[in-house]
Amino acid sequence: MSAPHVQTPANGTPALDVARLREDFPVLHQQVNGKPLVYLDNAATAQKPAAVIEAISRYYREDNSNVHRGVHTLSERATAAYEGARETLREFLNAASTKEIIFTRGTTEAINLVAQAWGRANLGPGDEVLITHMEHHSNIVPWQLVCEQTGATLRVAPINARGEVEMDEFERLLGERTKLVAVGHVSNALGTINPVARMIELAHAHDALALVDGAQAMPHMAVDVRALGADFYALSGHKMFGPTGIGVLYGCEALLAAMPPWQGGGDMIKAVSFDGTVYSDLPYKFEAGTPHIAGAIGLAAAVDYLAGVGREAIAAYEADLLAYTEARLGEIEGLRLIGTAENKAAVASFVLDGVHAHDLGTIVDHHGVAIRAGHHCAMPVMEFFGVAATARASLAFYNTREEIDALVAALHEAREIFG
Ligand code: C6P
Repeated sequence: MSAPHVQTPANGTPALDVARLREDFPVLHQQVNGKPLVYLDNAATAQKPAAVIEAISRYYREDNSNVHRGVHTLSERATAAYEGARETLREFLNAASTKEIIFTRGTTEAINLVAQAWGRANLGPGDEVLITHMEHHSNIVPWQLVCEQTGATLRVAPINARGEVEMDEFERLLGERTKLVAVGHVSNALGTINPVARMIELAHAHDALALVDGAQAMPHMAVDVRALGADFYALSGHKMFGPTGIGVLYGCEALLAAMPPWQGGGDMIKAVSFDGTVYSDLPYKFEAGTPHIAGAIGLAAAVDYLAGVGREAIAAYEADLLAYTEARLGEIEGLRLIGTAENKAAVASFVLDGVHAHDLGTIVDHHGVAIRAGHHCAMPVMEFFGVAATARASLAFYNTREEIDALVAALHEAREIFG
């Protein structure tokens, strides 16, 4: 049986019923500056379907309570929903056990957890952590911090003019000193899809661990952490149509079990005395304090929603929409795409001769079009391409060709104003 939003035409390729899908997203149906909202800032945060909003609202209206603590009915219901969400995430990522699913505030916290809990215990002078030149600051700064703290060295694999990792150089930088490779699955500033399976394989061939920053991959593609062979995989709920303030660190059970806790507090202990503390088992050892219960429930609702839409159908639709977007942007004189990798997700970053990216953002907003302008928390990428900032249209499956046409019309106006 096909999912309700997917139409399967005679040629067998599933196509999305986008008009119907858009009905699931209340926020999309409004005017901004007198024009229909065109939301093209999905890489910053994606919009939420009613199913997610309702799951959160239902939890607060009917079940709100703390988890793992009370013996009363509401607490049992909240605990069941929270742990049910963990199982939903386990299945979604194809992790082996719910012990491997740690709820965090998002990708940033997940990476910091690994840098501090694993890094402080396992890195020392002479050891190396390898990242790439296209990483988000969240996958740079935590490693800089732990390298400062432990005396380890941070190495950076270069990228080429299309915004792809130079794989020969990546391989050359791997050696016996490399203890961990940390790479983005999809670049938020360029859209590049990195060959993470190959990178993980190379890391393992050198006895290094591999962490993947999956923040920008999750909304666009299916991810199977076991097929990838990732030791750690980090994601943010809000970029995959779930709530803000919730994310996941997937970690291989044996590694997590051997790591010391990161934060101390309630729920991460079995027994505390002034002589010493016995920590909880996984995954609770890494979840100190009251968690974002409603967030986890909302994220599970987002996962169910995505599964219902169909990951394959989303990928096919977005590939077509990205091709259309890049072709239409290519018609604009003086526009340069930043990030032209062969393998790209639905992100179009660009600069326009004579118009600052921030001015572009403001002008298109007058037309109801939301894009992001800036360095996208990837300043080394901007430096590499010799620009201070880019304008970025980042797409989701609910975007349409008509919306891209609205963006292009607004950009033409920007050219006229500044040209
Ligand atoms: N990128 C963007 O507009 P958090 O903030 O923890 O949910 O995600 C951080 C993060 C980590 N890695 C990548 C590749 C990301 O794109 C982001 C967030 C947003 O591109 C905000 S800067």
